[in-house]
Amino acid sequence: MSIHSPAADWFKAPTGHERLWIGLAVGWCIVLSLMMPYWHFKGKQNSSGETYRTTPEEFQARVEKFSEANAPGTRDNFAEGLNVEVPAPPGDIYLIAKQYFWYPILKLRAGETYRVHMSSVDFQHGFSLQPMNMNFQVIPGYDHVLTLTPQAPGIYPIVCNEFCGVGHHTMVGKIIVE
Ligand SMILES: [Cu+2]
Repeated sequence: MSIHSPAADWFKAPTGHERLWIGLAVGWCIVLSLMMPYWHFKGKQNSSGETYRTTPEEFQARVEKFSEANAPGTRDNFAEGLNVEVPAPPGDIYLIAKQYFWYPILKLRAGETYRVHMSSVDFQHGFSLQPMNMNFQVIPGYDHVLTLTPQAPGIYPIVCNEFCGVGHHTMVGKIIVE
């Protein structure tokens, strides 16, 4: 049995409080939509959008070279699933995501400027730096460069905020700033 069609004059224009609340909701949607382009130009935590094509093999090789240059004897750590603290000089540094860890534990110095190259060797992961809540996608095949200058010493946890498998909730890393 089919549903009956509504009566031809079913629509009643909202009035009174209903009209007011719909107006407020639509107005707020417009404000939030305008905030997106506004923060893109005025925000201080935006990605520069600098991205290059890479492959998981090539990126892993660069990470291993970086790890070995700054923490000798750790070339094979990533492949073996072992993490390590790597004191990184200012300039190009690397962070790689894999089910279910972030490698390496970067040790940075406050006030220096770094170009953090991020990529994944398996699936899409989400780089979320706490507590400032900066969020970026980490996608295999892309080298996403974040330029950052840490301001204050501390230990900053990285969590994966893109569901990537059964161990997703254990995928945490950290950046140490001295
Ligand atoms: Cu994840």
